[in-house]
Amino acid sequence: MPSTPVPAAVVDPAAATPAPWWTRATVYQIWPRSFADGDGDGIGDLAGIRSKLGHLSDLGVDVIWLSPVYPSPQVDAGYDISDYDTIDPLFGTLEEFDELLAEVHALGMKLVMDLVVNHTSDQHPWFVEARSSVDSPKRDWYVWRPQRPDGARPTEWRSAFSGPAWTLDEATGEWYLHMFAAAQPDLNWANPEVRAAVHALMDRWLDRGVDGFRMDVINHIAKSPASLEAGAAGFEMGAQIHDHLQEMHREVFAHRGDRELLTVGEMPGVSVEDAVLFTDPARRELDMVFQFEHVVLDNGPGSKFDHVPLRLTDLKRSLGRWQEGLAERGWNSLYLGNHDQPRSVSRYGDDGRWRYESATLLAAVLHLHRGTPYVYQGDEIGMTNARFTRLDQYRDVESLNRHQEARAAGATEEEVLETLRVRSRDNGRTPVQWADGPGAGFTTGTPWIEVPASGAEITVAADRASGERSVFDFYRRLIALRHDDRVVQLGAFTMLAPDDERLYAFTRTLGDERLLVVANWSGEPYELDPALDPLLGAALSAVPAGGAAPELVIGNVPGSSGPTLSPWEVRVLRA
Ligand code: TEU
Repeated sequence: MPSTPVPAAVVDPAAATPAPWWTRATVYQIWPRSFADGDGDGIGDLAGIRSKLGHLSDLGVDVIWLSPVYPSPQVDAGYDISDYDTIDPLFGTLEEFDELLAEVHALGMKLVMDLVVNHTSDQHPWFVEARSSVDSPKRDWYVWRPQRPDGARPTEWRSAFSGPAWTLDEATGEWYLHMFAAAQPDLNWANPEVRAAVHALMDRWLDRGVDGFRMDVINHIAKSPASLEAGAAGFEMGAQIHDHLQEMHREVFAHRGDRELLTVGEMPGVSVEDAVLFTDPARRELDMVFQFEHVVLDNGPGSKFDHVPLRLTDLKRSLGRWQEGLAERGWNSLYLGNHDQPRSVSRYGDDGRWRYESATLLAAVLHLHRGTPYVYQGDEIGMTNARFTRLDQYRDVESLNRHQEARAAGATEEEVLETLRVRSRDNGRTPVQWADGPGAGFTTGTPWIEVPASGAEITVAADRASGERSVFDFYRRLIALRHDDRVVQLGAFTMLAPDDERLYAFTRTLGDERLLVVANWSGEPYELDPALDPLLGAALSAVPAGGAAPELVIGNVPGSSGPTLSPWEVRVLRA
């Protein structure tokens, strides 16, 4: 949590108050089912993670965000929790967790837990108790609405996983709310007992030594009572969200000011204006949020499955607005991939001929924005989408529900499979490809989800042996750069050439130091205009005016320096 405010980007470095530690940090996300399997059952686990910590410390990341490892029926791959206080035997034991945490700390890294408290599993004892009777003392811990005479649902809200967001509990004759699967009932945050129970469980994990939380769909916890009562068509965030987060800060974090903790709230649909409020250190809510604007630009009108091509100018406009909006107050988190998104190199880059170039270009562009970058497992070696061609290869509840719904609505099998191929969350959920071989070095058993064909060539072993063309090495250098470089950490961001459909270019400025990033977001050569920026002009002229030529900080095409960027080339210059 911030004990010191984030200085405005324009502040002279010499005069600035020390910025929070996470301005220098990079976070790595482990999605445990598919990271590494230690016991050969085909599912990743804590033993597997412990065996691969060297990989993460070589990469140089500062924080590990661990997706849920709590007991869970695994309807939504662990985002349906039935016990907040221990580890699912699928992944290991609490003792192993303590050992993992100690090892992570010994390597100088932090470990952040996933906190999924918008909803629980329907198998959580709280819900089992709540649904037992309308008079249950826990009834009000969840969101119930009575049957109406016309039999209609309480609101028209839709579940994120297809179908209505309400399920009728036959036994008690009332509807319960679930923004996600029916097996994920939403907690009622208006009830102070619920809030106290969540604070208490957070306390127990912090006492154990974890370094903070990534908070799942945390902007969903406060449902607008007005829109609930009015039976509104769309879900609306309730105004109490800020009260809830401030209360959480007071109860859980305020007295731990001596520790360097991290809080990041996942917030689908959050606006820049709200994000400023959520992350303004003075308001004591969260350190940063995951916003969704840039990952829904290629959604069609209906849902993410009606995808449309992404225009680079839209992406720049969106990310640029977030840079601007959080320049003076608040802080950005930076991500392209996670366990809910397709692989970034397949979605934004070229995962065929230009895989190395586009994977490294995406990394440089993302990591050199102002904010805290997040690396999703496998992205550091440029892993690609799964390219599944049959329904039985998919595992994700969202994909399976989508298939059922779309087929029922008349879509052909081929049409549905095509949309899943592009947008299924399983694209990012296949095993990390450590080495060539049947289980891709991920497992000695049968993996719970297929290793894609790319497992034969795109591996950690192959990538790390590929010298100048190692994606891992490029990420390692970017992460190290952020550790040491105040311009990368805090420099003001300026987008250049916003209307160009192929060039992603920006500067970062702190005092009289400047970085320039020029990235050719296309498979054709790109002619740079020296007038784009004085730094570029100086770099491209034979005799730079007024002193030393700009330095190439990092680039993905060795020896390149002229006015032509090759396909997917990125260059980072410093003056
Ligand atoms: O995701 C929240 C969310 O709104 C989306 O990312 C969603 O899962 C998906 O993109 C719909 O298309 C969080 C978790 O990250 C996700 O894995 C969980 O399934 C979800 O919450 C419920 O806990």
